[in-house]
Amino acid sequence: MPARWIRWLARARALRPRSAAAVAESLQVDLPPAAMNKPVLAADTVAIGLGGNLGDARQTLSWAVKAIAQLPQTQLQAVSSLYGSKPIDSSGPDYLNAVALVTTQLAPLDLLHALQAIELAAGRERPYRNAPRTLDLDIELWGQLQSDAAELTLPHPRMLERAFVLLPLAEVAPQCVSADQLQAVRGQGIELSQGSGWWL
Ligand code: A4P
Ligand code: MG
Repeated sequence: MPARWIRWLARARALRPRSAAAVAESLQVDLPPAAMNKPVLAADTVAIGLGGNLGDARQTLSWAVKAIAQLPQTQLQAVSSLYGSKPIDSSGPDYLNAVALVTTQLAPLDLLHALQAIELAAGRERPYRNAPRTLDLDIELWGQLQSDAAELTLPHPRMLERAFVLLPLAEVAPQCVSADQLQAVRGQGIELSQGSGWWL
């Protein structure tokens, strides 16, 4: 193999992202336990935020959970409690919010488009940004994926600002939400509306 190929291969290997554990092993250092057990979602696991404040929102969200559970190559893993929340950067009646955790073999844009079809079937209209809505389905987290694409930004760019995302997310994926993050959204008007099983 030509020397420049060998140099290129060595450089590519050095640049390859490695886990904290692999880096620690190669450097022969101990990492603090928190760095070794970085709180993450598995690569095929997706947290979906559900919200709505028009019509019978509880019934719509319950229908939406069942529709998500029936998506191809997708398995419903957990559903949080249902929360009532004051509109944030929005208007109209109080919202109902929840988070569902699924595993899926769908590609990210395929799941996004499937969720948008469910929103549409629930009568979602988009007269303007943050308008009151019958149903909003946002992808909050997808494993450890990060994306700056306008069509699908991951993690959801506003999730950390919102108690109506963080509280239900902490129920179904507690490793993804820190006490500091919960503390930062304390005081937003949110209350438990119904416990687990509300959607059945
Ligand atoms: N998009 C980009 N990234 C994502 C993602 N991770 N998940 C794109 C879903 N969609 C994503 O979304 C606008 C565009 O964002 C889409 O074309 C999609 O490709 P949209 O659902 O049409 O519009 P939206 O809902 O007005 O925007 P968005 O970004 O979902 O709004 P937010 O920031 O989520 O705010 N207050 C309470 N109490 N409860 C709520 O549920 N929701 C909002 C919506 C505001 N205030 C609220 C609540
Ligand atoms: Mg949305």
